[in-house]
Amino acid sequence: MDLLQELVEQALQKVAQAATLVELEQLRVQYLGKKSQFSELMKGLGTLDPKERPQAGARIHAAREALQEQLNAKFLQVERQARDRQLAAEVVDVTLPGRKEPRGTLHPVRRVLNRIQLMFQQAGFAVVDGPEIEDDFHNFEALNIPEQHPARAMHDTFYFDAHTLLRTHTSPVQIRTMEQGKPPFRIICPGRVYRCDSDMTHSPMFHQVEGLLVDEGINFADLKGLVADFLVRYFEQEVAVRFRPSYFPFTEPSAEIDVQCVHCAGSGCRVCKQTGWLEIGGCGLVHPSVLQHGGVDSRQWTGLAFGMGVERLAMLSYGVQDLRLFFENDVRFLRQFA
Ligand code: 2U9
Repeated sequence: MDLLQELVEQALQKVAQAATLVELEQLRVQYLGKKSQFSELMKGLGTLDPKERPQAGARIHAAREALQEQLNAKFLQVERQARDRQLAAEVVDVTLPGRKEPRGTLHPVRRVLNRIQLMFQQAGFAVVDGPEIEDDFHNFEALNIPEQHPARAMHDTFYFDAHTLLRTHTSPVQIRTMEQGKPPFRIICPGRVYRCDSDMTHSPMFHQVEGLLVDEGINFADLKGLVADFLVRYFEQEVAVRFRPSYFPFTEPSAEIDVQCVHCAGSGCRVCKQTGWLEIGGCGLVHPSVLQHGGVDSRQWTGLAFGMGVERLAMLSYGVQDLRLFFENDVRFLRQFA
């Protein structure tokens, strides 16, 4: 029992001095483990007088319990101290500014497209799209451009085979819309088109917005009003608009649309090549045979149509002089439209 007393005092002192979890674990193994002196003492009980055994056993047990309790308490204390030290070392200054997430911007062509779409939607037009891979009928035949028509050569078409091609304009979407529905129609068709052509002002892929309005009694005055109103709103200026007689196979009569140069207000500059006017697109009254190809009775219905190049409008809006910049995806260029 003297040995027990000594053992407990020694153990408690070492526990009190221990400063780390590792040391505490070593002490637990040393004093309370299977091969510890406590275990030896327990084994020694068998050699005692049976009368003394219960009391001795109880004392050893109580001593073990006391030591275990001290170890647990010290274990919690050391653990808490370690956590407090860690928290003190890891202070986070919540007032520091956060890291900024880099933010993308809309491509200038997309910005112009969105704006045009919104303007026409406000005027009651639906936005319709269709396939970029087209067939000969919807891209040419239905638009009054038969096999040997010279307009085919003008379109610089990319062909997959004799009947399948990349659409050269968005007009096939209007044909498909007429085929599938019933007049009246009031739609715009924005989208990518493809022509085998590339220089300062031409890209093999570019964007068009075409519009189609089919109703009873639609005439050229409706067309002029619609197009001129759109351009004044688009350029946010009271620009003059000019309709020059022209020819397209799918419209009759046809006209090219010019606006007074938004750069020099018509006095002549490099943007308008000293003419005072900018070419914006084309338009006309839908040719009766085009309506018929779309399944629309041209004796009852008449239509107006127009087409504009989106990159051309974007170049004028943002003062971009080379169309190819829109397709190079140089972030130094694109960032300017943030
Ligand atoms: C249908 C009937 C008629 C769409 C039209 C133009 C005139 C035109 C050009 C503008 C600049 C193409 O991108 S551009 O090079 N477009 O001049 N487009 S009339 O006429 C249609 C379309 C569909 C069923």
